[in-house]
Amino acid sequence: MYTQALDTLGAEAASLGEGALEQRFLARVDAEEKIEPKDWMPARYRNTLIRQISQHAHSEIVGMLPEGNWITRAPTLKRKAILIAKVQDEGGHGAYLYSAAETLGVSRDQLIDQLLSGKAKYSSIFNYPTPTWADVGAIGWLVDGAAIMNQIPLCRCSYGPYARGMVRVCREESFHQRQGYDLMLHLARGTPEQKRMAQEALNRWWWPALMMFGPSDANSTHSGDSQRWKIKRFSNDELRQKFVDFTVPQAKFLDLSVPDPLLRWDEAKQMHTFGPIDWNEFDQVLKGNGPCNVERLAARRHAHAEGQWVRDAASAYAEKQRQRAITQAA
Ligand code: BYC
Repeated sequence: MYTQALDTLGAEAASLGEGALEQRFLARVDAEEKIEPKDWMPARYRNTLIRQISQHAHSEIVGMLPEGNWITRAPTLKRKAILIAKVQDEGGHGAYLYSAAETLGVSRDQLIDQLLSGKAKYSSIFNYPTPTWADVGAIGWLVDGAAIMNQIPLCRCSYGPYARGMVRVCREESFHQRQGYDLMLHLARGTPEQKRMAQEALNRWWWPALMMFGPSDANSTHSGDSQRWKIKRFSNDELRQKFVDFTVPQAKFLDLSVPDPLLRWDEAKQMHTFGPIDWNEFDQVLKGNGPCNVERLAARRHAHAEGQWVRDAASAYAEKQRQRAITQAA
């Protein structure tokens, strides 16, 4: 747990009513001031942040699994080293995000229990399989590409610890996206078989990547409050559109086809229009019925159980140090 500042009002805050405190909070948000852990904040703002930051943390941790599947089978030493570094980075992102959530008064154990009991959500995208090596490239290019599009604005989020965590995460995600695109480029310029693998991976990941941005604006329950509080700077549909406009030219450069027969460039609007997203598939994945939901949670539960001895050893060591300090002070 850490904090960067104390509420600027100090003891005076106690004398203000809820209404006045909320007005002052909104004025600070409007003035682009960062809200820090010890500042007064409305309960709904706190709960929204705990929900989003913890879902984000879980996504990073569960997100290690689809690519981790290929570490032992990466085709060259260089690719293996890159993949290990990337998957390790995702674990680090999860750790920063759990720390940011803890500054809001929730414990990491509570959050991990919510994930392992199946109560907490994590990004839909990580419930899809990685049957070929090209899926590793498609994840870096598309999934990390979508994550950057979503997370760059989060660097300006009104909550200080989340915003600061995102700055480092985005730097690392940008390397992740580049390595994925580089891998796709090698496959797309390789043998016909390699090019076919790249195309099939694009076919598998394109629509799930678009779903990462969340439901359409009309069905987004939290966007109104989150945009008012400057947690989210853009709506789900705005970010999805930016991602399509950014990524379609990259697919062209790879000489791969985006699997959407309705995709076209709208000259008047200066943007792409694209076909309908299968929201039924999205809902099913969120309900736990995606291709890999059961497998992903089972893997996390297994890893947690296997790590019990490490947590026990760390606690025993901390207790030993505490006792030693007491004895020395006596
Ligand atoms: N998947 O009102 P809405 C990575 C839920 S990992 C599952 O629009 P909000 C990486 C939503 O939670 C990066 N659930 O919500 C790691 C809400 O449910 P609840 C992951 C989704 O929060 C390893 C309900 O639908 N990025 O980069 O305003 C390897 C209504 O939605 C999804 C983040 O976590 C979804 N896709 O907006 C490689 C970014 N979408 O809570 C890469 C941080 C929506 O009411 N999060 N839901 O039960 C956000 O920016 C926002 O939370 C979202 C959703 C844009 C995702």
